[in-house]
Amino acid sequence: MNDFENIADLINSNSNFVIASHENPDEDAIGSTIALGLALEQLNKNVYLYNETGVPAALKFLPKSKKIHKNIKNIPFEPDAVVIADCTDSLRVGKVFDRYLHDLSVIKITIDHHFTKKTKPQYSIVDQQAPSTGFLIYKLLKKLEIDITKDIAVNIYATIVGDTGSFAYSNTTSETFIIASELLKYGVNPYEISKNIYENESLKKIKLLGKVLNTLELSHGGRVATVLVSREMFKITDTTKQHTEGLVNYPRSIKGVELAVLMRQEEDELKDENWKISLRSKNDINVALIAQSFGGGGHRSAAGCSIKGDLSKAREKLVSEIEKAIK
Ligand SMILES: [Mn+2]
Repeated sequence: MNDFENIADLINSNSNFVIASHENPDEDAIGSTIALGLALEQLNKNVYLYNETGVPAALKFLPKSKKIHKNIKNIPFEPDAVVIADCTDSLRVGKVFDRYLHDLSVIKITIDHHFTKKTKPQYSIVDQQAPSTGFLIYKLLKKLEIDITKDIAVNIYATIVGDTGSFAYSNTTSETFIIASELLKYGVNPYEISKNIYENESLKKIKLLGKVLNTLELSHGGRVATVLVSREMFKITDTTKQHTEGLVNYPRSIKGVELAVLMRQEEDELKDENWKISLRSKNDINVALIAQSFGGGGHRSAAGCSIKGDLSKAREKLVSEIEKAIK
């Protein structure tokens, strides 16, 4: 039995499901959660969709996004199984969820496409080559013979657009286009979705972008580009960490840059100094390995982690790992 058949069997033979994805969610996290949730409802399952951050304002256009709860208490049933989508580690879902899962004896299903050195969980569909987790979920829904409604199709399509940078990144394959084309037949309007994802920025995010670009520094002979986001910038522009989504792509877009870094100062002033690091690469640099050396993770060309310490210490630690990676 392959992984898809195995997970389809588990779904068919159980009734009550919690579906969750990582905190600070992107299109793939939210779209995957909703698409799988709608499919399981079609099979008359009880589902509870969860995201610890909730649905960011920019993703509220996704059909049925209101079905996602931010609260893990008061689930109206005892779950038989928990599905974690677009990450493998329950701690990536969030601290509250991790604690919740700790005391629970349920089947744990993982559907993911991130790079990991850990062994594959027992009940899982994990494919690093997949363009998005939603793409894997679409194949699972086909196996389950789900009627692909327009709402399901839009959510799946958004996962692919988001994670392939509009069919541009190296994870875009011939099968990506085949499935995208199928999704269009179920009623997806590509421009509607692109408009919602790419042409719907708030003015304050663009003002934040201006401040962030002012911090741009090139190093390592122009191969590494770094930008900073400080708490002060959030204050001045009335923005939050959600508004930093995608900003790291600007330094990556510079000619000759192979590794782009965004360092974000944690918002909470009571905490010790802590930097959230986003890494993006071109060519063959595996940034997931850099992130993993600080306890983070991600994909070969897009990853993230946290580093404690003041800016100069955090930078020093990061640069030493970057130097190993870009050799
Ligand atoms: Mn993803």
